[in-house]
Amino acid sequence: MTDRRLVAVVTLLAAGISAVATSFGIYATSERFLVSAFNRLVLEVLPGWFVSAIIQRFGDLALELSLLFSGGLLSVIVGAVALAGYRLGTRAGPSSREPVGVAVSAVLVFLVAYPVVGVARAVVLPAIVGAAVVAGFDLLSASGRDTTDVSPDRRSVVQAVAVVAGYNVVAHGLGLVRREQTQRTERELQERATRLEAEHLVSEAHDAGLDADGIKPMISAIGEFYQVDINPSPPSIDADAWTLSVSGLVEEELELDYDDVRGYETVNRYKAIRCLSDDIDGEELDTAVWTGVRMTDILEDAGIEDEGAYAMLEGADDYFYSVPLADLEESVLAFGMNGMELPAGHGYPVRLLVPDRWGKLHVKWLTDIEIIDDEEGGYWEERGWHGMGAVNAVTKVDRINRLEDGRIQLVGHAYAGARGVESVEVSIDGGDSWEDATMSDPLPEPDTTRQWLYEIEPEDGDPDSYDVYARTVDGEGTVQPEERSDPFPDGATGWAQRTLRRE
Ligand SMILES: Nc1nc2c(c(=O)[nH]1)N[C@H]1C(S)=C(S)[C@@H](COP(=O)(O)O)O[C@H]1N2
Ligand SMILES: [Mo]
Repeated sequence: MTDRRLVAVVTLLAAGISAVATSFGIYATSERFLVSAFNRLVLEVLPGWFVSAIIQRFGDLALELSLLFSGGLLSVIVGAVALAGYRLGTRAGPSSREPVGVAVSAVLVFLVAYPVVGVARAVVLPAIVGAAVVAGFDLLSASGRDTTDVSPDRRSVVQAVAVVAGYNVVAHGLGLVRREQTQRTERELQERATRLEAEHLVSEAHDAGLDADGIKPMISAIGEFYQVDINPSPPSIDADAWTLSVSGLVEEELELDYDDVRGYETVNRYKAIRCLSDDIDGEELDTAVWTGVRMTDILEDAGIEDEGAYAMLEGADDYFYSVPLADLEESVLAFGMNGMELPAGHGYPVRLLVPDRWGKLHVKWLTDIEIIDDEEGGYWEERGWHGMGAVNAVTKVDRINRLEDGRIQLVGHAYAGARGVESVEVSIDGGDSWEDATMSDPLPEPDTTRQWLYEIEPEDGDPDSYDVYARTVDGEGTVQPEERSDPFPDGATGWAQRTLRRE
């Protein structure tokens, strides 16, 4: 290759790479970065089978490889266009031809790059830089040409290459900083939006509630939400040091830190939790708005080999439960509660939520998920408790209000797991006849409590006291069973019952 040809190739590459680097410096890896846009075109043009073969062969690396390939190809194209444009321009005018060359070069590069990105602003500077680099090399070579008359001055070319390389390093650095910044602000904005949505859901739930003295609120405030722990105080966990491991029968073991977990797409969910030891008139049932990520997103990344397997879930306090994977399909790993960071007592940094199941499966301070091929029980199973299936329906009486006009008002709340509460029926004659209570509006998610209110208007012929029962009808039309049983070992059953004096 003659020196002139070599200089032409160097010029072309320097111009193309500098133009692309300029684009990276301004737009980092956003859609307006020339290579991102060009890469999309390349992927469209390539046959589908080829693209999937590459992805299968190289996995996550495939995207980077294709960006590298597209970046290289684009640099050559842009460089060639810039050089051709410059030569075309300098050939045209008789005097001071360089400015014309730069102009024609920049315009040509613009015309080629514009359709790729579709945003004029995104190609102006890269086009100018590309043209300027060509002109710079030409001027240097020309100064050399004057003295030797044939070949360009090598030293000048080497100096120019050094300058261009320096420029590229700076542009690249800017792009990296830019990318870091946009990723951070995007994430912050997203987290703020999620928090606002959670707060909004809390207030919407309160709006759906009934207005009556002593009724349990639709959403329990954090200090009011019941708490059941095997230890007197929660483990204190530093989220920065915490990790969640996914191991066992998976294609790829995962070790996620707090940031990784929060990096998955977030969801807000209304959900009640009820402890298996909650008695009919107990207070271990509360609803909150939870913020977290879908368990399935994480399990998908690990790659489950056997859908019929179980997950062994362990907390930092050595509490554990094994559950069928099917139970985790709608499960959420929560790190937020009622729009706030998950409190220590409720599982900070991350706790599990399992739809339709007793509270004991909602492992707090979760640290390990191991996929195993058989059931291995859990903490309370080892202590004689059962109840791995759906929660029992329950109706609770929160308060009896004696109104000034003589009416007796009963208020309460009811829960029936994922089946949802259809209605609460009340009898004031010992179960002979039943009437529907007034209900709070249902929340958009069924696995939540619903408030109810019923008023007795005493009449002259009434007995001295009312034998009151209240029971839940779930979303499938099933009436809560009458038979009373203690919480141990399968969870309490039976209707709520009160005897009220007429006064
Ligand atoms: N790690 C761990 N998770 C746990 C427990 C526990 O003691 N340790 N208690 C379980 C029980 S029995 C219940 S009812 C729920 C209670 O959740 P809460 O305290 O947030 O209401 O958490 C469950 N998850
Ligand atoms: Mo529990």
